[in-house]
Amino acid sequence: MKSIKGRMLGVLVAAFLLVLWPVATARAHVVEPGVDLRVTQTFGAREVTLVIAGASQVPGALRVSAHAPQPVSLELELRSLTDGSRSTGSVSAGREPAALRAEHAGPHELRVRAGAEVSVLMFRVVVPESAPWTMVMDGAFLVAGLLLVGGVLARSVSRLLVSGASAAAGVAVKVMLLMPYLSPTQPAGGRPYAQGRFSTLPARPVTGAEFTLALRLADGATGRPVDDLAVHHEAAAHVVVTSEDGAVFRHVHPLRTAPGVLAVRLSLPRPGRYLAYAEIERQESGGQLLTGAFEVSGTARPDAYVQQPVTPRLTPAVLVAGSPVTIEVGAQAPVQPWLGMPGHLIVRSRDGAHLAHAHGTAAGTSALRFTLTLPEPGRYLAWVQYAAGGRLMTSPFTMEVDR
Ligand SMILES: [Cu+2]
Repeated sequence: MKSIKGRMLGVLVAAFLLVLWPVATARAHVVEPGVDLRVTQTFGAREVTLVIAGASQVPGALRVSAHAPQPVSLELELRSLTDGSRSTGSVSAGREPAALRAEHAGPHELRVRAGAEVSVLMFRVVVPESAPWTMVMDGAFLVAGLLLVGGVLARSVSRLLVSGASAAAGVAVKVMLLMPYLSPTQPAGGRPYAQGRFSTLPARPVTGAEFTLALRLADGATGRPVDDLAVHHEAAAHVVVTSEDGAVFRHVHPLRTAPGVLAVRLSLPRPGRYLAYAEIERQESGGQLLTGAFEVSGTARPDAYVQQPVTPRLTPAVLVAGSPVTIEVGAQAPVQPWLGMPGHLIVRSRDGAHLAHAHGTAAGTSALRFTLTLPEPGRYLAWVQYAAGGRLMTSPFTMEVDR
């Protein structure tokens, strides 16, 4: 009797662990009904935000729409990493969404092609009704109920039935209690820092010619490619590139071109040394800033990237290192959300050692307010970015911290 009970429990525990296995290995972003996944990427010089809306059932439609200031059309290919089933479609910015078909819940990749550039987004399709642990819970309650009813009807409540019913009820209760912790999005304690290495292709870019800026990410503990970036502020990585003197500024969102590899096409107008910064966040971990530098050769050309200088109102007017300053900037038109926020402020120390990224609040309809603390005396280069009239505005200014 004891060994039957033991075996039964063993089978139940094994079934429980098997069902949990895919959850334990979840590593992608999540697409579920009511929670759209918004991912901004830079294709060439175009910022494109993809919105992936979850399916309410599988098989079912996964709707993908694109938003961009300029016209852009994208070829899409959705692939299930469970069984390789595919669905293709295309979408243009501002048009009706592409209806791709998800055959299963679980991990998927979405290949996005714009001209010659391809990015691969990884995510997990979650359909609440089919969550495996819900089925385990329901199934276990059902087994418990049947065994108890069967035992009562037979008027011979054998020890086997009782132990079977209690084991099944035990599984059901455990799953029920653990359910809040079984979500693939649930934090489970940080991951090692990623080591990042910036490189360019060609190795020495020339002014006015497109080149690729790549960032390779390696796990600080294992050295393996880091392929578990969380989308934060609507992008997997935010990359800021500035010329050493601060005259040239780019804020772009690289494409995931291979596991652990992010890449973006850039064209820079002036020769000299450039500083690159990437803000990333590994899933279930905090954010981190990676830095690098590269050289551009050639002769100076006009910059196609438009900046509108601005004079902010600073409070207090005289800045003190280590004390907060409030920066208010007038906008040229009513401010629209961009990357999930009304406005972004990027601040770099003159030597490039310090880079800060602050988020603003709207002060009325056409002003933005930021508060941040500058660490040391010296000159700081700053750029405010916001969307207005369907365009992205970039407004540079400088700040002096006297003491
Ligand atoms: Cu960004």
